Amino acid sequence: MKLLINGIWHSSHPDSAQLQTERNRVRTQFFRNWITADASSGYKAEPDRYHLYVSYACPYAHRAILIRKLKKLENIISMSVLSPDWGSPQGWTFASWTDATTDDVNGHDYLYQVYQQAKPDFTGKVTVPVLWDKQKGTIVNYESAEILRMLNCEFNTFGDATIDFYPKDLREEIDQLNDFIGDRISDGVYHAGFASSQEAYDSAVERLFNALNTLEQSLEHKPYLTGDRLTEADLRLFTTLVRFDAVYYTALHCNLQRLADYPNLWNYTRRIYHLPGVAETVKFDHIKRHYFDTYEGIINRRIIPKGPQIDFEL
Ligand SMILES: N[C@@H](CCC(=O)N[C@@H](CS)C(=O)NCC(=O)O)C(=O)O
Repeated sequence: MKLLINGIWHSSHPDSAQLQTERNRVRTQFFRNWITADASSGYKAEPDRYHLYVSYACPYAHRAILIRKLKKLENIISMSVLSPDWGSPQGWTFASWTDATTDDVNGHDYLYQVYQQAKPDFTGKVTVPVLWDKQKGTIVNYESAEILRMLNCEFNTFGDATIDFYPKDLREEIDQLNDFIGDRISDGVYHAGFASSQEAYDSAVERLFNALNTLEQSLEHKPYLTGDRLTEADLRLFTTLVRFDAVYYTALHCNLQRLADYPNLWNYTRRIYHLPGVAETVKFDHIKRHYFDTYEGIINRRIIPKGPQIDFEL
């Protein structure tokens, strides 16, 4: 496992129950701040103050890229893009690649150095996305769900206030959908792909495709998950579905069916893809490079995939 332990970078460290407990403790205690429009949190929503570190490969970082685009915050919140190669000993790296950038804010070569700068004794994985505060010189937050919510709700003075992806009357439904999508689908593809035993893989795949079947049915008579309006839940689902056939079906062995075999989910994903601005946030060269090239040793190649379902008798 690649991670920082007490601020020291490790390129290959075994996991342990103790380390996991410590990572979970840190995860709830640090870098979970909120930017607010009224400055009550100490992090005021304002232009030119915040910066995103992202990868076009990652579905979680994609949530941040997408909301920045759809809320028209590109001139308000700056962004650095890491190379899709995560396989080097240093993990996420700033390196030459189409549409990747350097770290113009802090001048680092690796993302772990951004974490070290924010908290010199940090323990945990070094993940994207990261929301950085240029004024305080620290990480505000590194949970994509919270970044998505903040950028939707707190920057209306500067971005497009006419669209709201978390409207009051739909919040309960959106929260329920987010829980379902996060656990069963967004994380579900990784549970299948990174399973260390055949049994774990088999049950993860079954759970994932059961969830996809549920959503396929629910989209039978409506364009978006809650009805006519595009919400946060759709954005979260989209960033996983758009990667499905390109990498999850193949590289992560989620191959019972392609997304293209689900009429409703396929149309739904294409519908969102063709909304203004969305296609520009999807970079298949980054996505493929990341999933096929960098998970050596993490994906168990001895696991036998469930699919594809082919019937030669037909
Ligand atoms: N909970 C985080 C998860 C982000 C995450 O897992 N990002 C992956 C890329 S898809 C990552 O950076 N992984 C690095 C690692 O596991 O060391 C979020 O939703 O923001």
